[in-house]
Amino acid sequence: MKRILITGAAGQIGTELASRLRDRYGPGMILPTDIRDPVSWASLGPAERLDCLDLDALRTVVRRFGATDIFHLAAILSAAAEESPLRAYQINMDGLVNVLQVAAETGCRVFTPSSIAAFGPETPSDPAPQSTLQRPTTMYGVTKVAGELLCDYYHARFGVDARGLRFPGLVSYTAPPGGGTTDYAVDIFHAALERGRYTCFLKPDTRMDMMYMPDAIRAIIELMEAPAASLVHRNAFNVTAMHFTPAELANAIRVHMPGFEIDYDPDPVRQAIADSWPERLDDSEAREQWGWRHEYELPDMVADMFRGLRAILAPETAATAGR
Ligand code: AKB
Repeated sequence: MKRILITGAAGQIGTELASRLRDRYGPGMILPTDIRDPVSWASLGPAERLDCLDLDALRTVVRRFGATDIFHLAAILSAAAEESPLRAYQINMDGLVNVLQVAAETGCRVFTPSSIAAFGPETPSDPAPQSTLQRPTTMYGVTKVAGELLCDYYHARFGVDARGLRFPGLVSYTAPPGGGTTDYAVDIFHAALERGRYTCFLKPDTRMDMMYMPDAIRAIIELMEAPAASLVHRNAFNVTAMHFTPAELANAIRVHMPGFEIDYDPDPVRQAIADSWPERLDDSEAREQWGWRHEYELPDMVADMFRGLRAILAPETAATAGR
């Protein structure tokens, strides 16, 4: 029987993952945690405040809950990490090593996301192979490569079943992303519905790899349920769904909102980060080893984003902006 503790559960992935895991394994089997007080984010069931940099607190909560799995999502994303590199290093590295250490002591399995950011400008860009040169130029990328290696180390040295995916940018409407370079692909929908226009912080032809959140959540669950014997890599699988530019996303939005306008005011930091990443990941190993298949292409995602956001936003705002 699975009992899953989630760190960073108030974030963009955690919010939707906690809900899907509760449906799948039962509400009492999931313990979402976050450094933020649950009063501000947890409405669906029991949840706790937990700082995964506090090793003793993490150990105590994992043991008390009787966790079999830790899904470790707490991290600082790429753009925010460039604002505070030391803090990002501490949170991304110390948080992960604490989780792996507690997993080694308790026998828990671990899921932790890596990212397309684990690659750098010297990596083949279209597509980036599963196994290739990894020389990222961002602090976030440095922590993602080191995190992949830490997971391999804890598996080889202590037998921790640590699995992970290299996600591209994730698009969703339930909880906002925070501090990522790919966040424009979420912000643009909010701006479209609220103002009918958007100023993009990347150039119009910046092609980036992206995935819709329902595919990402399914990928996590399928990887964690895959038989270990079928996995050659186990950790840091490339996964992908679609790759588009801001200009192409704007055109897909105009199918639903013909009057939508976009202009561009590139932010040098985030543009440099985007330019350093591959345009597309080669996910053939994930497809072969555990049957990964994405479902959402750009038009499906755009339609579903508008449906979901319109249901959340005030109906009169959505109706006006949608004309
Ligand atoms: C970011 O933009 O930092 C993240 C990522 C690609 O890992 N969305």
